[in-house]
Amino acid sequence: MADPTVSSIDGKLAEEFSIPTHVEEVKQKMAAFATQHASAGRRVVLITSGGTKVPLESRTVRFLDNFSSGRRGSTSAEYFIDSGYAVIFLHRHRSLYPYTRMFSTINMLDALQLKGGEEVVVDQQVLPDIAKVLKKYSEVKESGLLLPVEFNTLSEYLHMLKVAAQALSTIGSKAMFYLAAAVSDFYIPASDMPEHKIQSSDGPLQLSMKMVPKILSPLVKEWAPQAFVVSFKLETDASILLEKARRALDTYRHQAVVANLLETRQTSVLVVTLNTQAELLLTEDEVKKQVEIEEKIVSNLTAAHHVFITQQAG
Ligand code: PAZ
Repeated sequence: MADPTVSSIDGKLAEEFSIPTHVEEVKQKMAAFATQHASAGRRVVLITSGGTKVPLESRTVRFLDNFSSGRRGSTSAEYFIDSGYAVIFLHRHRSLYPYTRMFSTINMLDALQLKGGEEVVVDQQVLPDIAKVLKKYSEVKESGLLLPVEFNTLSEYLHMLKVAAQALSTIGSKAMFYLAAAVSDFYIPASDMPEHKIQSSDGPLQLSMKMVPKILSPLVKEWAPQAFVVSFKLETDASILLEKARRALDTYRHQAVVANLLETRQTSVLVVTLNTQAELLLTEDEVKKQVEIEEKIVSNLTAAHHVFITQQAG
């Protein structure tokens, strides 16, 4: 019998969040990608990355955004590829992207020089590592190990995640979900949204927003029940972080929560499972050497995924 919570979330998704026109096409692409790589003996990870946008008007001028640069997701994608995974990178349009992320703070025109009036060369002082990164990027492109998929709004994110889960369900426990995107908890249903730009001449703005359906529930219970699922928890108050991570595991019964605080997220995280908790930290020396915490997170989770697959098979 269908779980009533799951059916109600499915109903809400269909009624209150507009379905992107290309969602079926993307689903086919993701399913083909997953099958191809799983048949070649690879594990496949779906990474979500970046923040969702929640429109306040149908013809959107204003929206609420969730904080996330996409650094966690894009950096992790590189380490997953290095660990032999094929990666579906479901990311917010224009957030950080694997490999190019390393040059995100550079103005492209500052990195180029004109020689003889026509020829363009790269300034090695501005982009010292460009050859190394370009080589790696080209190899990954050639190998077909990275499938990028974009979202902008909360609606796009929710529908894309749903079809991704359905597409990856065919490869069972070989699939991992690494849900690092920062997703809004609140939204305005299409039926309650003003069509036109909200006018400041109408006075102070009062917003009433609904709770976003908890998509982790159908993902774990119905869409991809055999997959290894990792959610992320971001807090600003250290005293509630662990408890919130434990509560999420208790509610959704998935495999792990990566818990982090806004200020220290690049040097410290907690990986929490039903029976364990591991603190992953960068030492001062590692920070100096530009070690990235994502290397440790990915190493921890790929090992746990390996154990999970073995247990499911046994
Ligand atoms: O994208 P970023 O590197 O700037 O930040 C990563 C993060 C803090 C968004 C991520 O680690 C995370 O915790 N995501 C879940 C956020 C949430 O609780 O909604």
